[in-house]
Amino acid sequence: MLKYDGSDWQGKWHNNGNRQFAGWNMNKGDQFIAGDFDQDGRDEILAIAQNGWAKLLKYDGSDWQGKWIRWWQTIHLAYENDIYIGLILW
Ligand SMILES: [Ca+2]
Repeated sequence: MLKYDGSDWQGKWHNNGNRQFAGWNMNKGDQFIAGDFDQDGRDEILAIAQNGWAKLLKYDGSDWQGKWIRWWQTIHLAYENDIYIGLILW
């Protein structure tokens, strides 16, 4: 993960090529959606696997943390005019 500081790119985080972050095993076909899912003013990443599992991943400034994991049938992404507006959990 890289961050631009205004004059150059800085390396912030990497997984040493192990295909994991915060316990999420990245696979071909995974979807990653950025959004402020916990409404703290900073974006998280919602990872959704093709097998139906979803996990909310949050960067704490030094590493990624898994906030929750659910079966996809218990989440619903809300869109308005093709713009993501919210996440509904049940
Ligand atoms: Ca947030």
